[in-house]
Amino acid sequence: MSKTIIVSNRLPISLRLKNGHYEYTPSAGGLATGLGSIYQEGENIWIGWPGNVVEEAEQRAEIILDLHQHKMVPVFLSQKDVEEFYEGFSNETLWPAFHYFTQYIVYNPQHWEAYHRVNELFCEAILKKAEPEDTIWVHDYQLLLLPKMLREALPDATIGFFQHIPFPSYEIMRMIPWRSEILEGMCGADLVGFHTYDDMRHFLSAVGRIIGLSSESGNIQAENRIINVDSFPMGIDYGKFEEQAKSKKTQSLVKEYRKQLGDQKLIITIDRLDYSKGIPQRLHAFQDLLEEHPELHGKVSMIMIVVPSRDMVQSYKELKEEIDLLVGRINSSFSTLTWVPVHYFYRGFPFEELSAFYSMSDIALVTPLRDGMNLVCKEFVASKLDHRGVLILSEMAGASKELREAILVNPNDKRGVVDAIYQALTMEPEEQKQRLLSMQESLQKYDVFQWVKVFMDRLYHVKAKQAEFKSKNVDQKVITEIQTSFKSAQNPVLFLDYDGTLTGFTANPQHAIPDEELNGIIRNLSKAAHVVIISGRDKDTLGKWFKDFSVDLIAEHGVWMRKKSSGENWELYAEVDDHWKEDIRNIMEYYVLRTPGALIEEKHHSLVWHYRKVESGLGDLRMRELFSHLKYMARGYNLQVLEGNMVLEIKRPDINKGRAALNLMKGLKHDFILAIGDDWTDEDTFKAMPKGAFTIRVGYSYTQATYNIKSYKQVRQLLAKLVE
Ligand code: GDG
Repeated sequence: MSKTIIVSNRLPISLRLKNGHYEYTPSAGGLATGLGSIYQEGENIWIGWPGNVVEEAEQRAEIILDLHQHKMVPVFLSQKDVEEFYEGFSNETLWPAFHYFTQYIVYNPQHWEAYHRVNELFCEAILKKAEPEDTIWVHDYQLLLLPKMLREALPDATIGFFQHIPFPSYEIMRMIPWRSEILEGMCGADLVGFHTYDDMRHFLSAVGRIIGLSSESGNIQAENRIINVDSFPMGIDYGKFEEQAKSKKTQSLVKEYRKQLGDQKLIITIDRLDYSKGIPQRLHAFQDLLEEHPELHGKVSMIMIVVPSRDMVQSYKELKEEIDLLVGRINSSFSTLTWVPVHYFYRGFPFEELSAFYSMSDIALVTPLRDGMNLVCKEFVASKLDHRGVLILSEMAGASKELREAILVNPNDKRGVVDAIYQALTMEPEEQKQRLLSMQESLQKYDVFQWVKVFMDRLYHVKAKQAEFKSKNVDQKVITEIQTSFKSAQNPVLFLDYDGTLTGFTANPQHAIPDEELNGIIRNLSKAAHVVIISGRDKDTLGKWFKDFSVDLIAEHGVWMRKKSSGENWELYAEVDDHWKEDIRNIMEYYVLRTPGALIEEKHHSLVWHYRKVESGLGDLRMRELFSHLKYMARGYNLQVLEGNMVLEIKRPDINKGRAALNLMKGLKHDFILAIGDDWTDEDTFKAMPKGAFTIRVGYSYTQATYNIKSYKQVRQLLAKLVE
């Protein structure tokens, strides 16, 4: 039976050295609880770093044994690994880049090497435990190279990857010198998940533009499989926060704190010390509020919890000093003997106290400058049992995509944040209740357990889809079957598309001239079979390229046909009525003028707008615009607009490759048919083929064809084998 392995940089525990032995406490974090539903089952395990540098072999052995009982496997890191891989590349390169703090990015090749080395260390640890068919779920930005390393060692494993922090726009991604390796690393997974749609579209764009893998509807077309990319907004353990808020312990803490603080309004803010959290900006806004509204003095105060983190790093040290200074300035300016505006804590609190803070606060001010999701805002909402309280939430947090009933603010807009706090302080109880109820309903439904379930279901779904493609792949068995059938046939017929099928694509379509290898294959094939080149290309180009070959040619999707027996004479399918061309050409020209790199190709029966050379992204955008424009025009002229491989073509609907192929076959004896093509225009050919024909689509797209094949290179190999 296959098992599931969870992998993250940190194991869900903390280790403490006591009297020469390590003691550990399990983490109570939401992720640990959510994933607990997986790794605590059956043979499943969690692999990760225990969080301490342990050099002694004896101590390591003790930890391994201890953790084994709790279904965890440690990966030990040296002090150097921690400095260069964790503090270095993860936290000084990836973290600032992915949170849009480009000024803090450190470009250090030694850190990069360490990152690579530690990802390999993780890979080795996993390979010691994993079976070929296991499911492996890798978490977060410290392990971006791991999915590819695992894929190479375990090609059939089911690999999921989830990134907890934002994925930045292509503009940021391309700044990182090691961007290609990073993206390729992530593409080793079968499913790549992010919190939000924006993260996933940034990732897809970077993958397309940096490593050249195209995608459609969130599916990346990799060399030999489809990778699914999707958004999975992470939830919290809702029940736990609700229960804790109800508990006697929390209720009594609330009573006690309230007695000390009186009935003033409380604003809670909780963050790890980090520049992405916007803590100084928040303090500035609070200061402005107090300056503008003296009537609030003594009536409102802020409870600011900052959890210590990375404070040995210079930028964090400076941030800490800035916060200390600001809090000092506000308190020294406004405090009275009975009122302190900011209650500032630079430390963490036990869970029941945290719950009390959430429960008793009137407002949660969650204003990160950038945050993957942010769970604090969700925990605040879940703790509001009396439905009194207002959430002010930054638009830059992933959670803002879900919690639309919060007061949403731009954290850089100080005026907006001041107004939002004032709005929250004066909000009617009924409105508070309506907003909270609606958010609670969705948080309760999409909790962390649901998140885990949805991710895993999706992962297995992707795997099943891949298996479908795999079963259609032209493997050795299929090749032998085609070969045998071909050899025993008296009248074999081959329908071969040209671009993308017999040759690769070039920036300029006229440069895709058949090379020596292809010429040799076609020449040999045409001695043993009836070969038909069936293409959308114009007849002059095809006629020129295959002038001396004994093959039939179908050009422009079937407008023209040239039988090998008829020398250089082309037959026309139907009179071409091209009175529509001028109007359509004018429209296309307008889009050429606006789109550097685009060009128009004119064929007898159609006009084609090419955008292969256009800047990626812009080409798609213009194509879609032109598509809807042309679709509207097409109705009036009874034409059909079709999207191809980096082209948009407008033509008569009754002309297609399928009809042309059928027409040609009428007078032809055949006891073996092989049809190969790479795009939607070839689907008409596949559909028209009689039962028993072998039909193959190049690339792993959904198709009417019986089989898929990787690329034109494999097509050439297959064809060469037929006449070996
Ligand atoms: C990453 C992403 C994404 C905080 N102070 C105390 C305390 N906490 C707990 C909170 C909350 C957690 O820490 C912080 O969660 P965040 O979501 O804000 O941030 P990270 O976990 O650092 O970060 C983030 C997340 O992954 C999940 O995908 O949301 O965007 O950066 O659960 O309750 N807990 C206790 N005492 C404290 O003083 N007990």
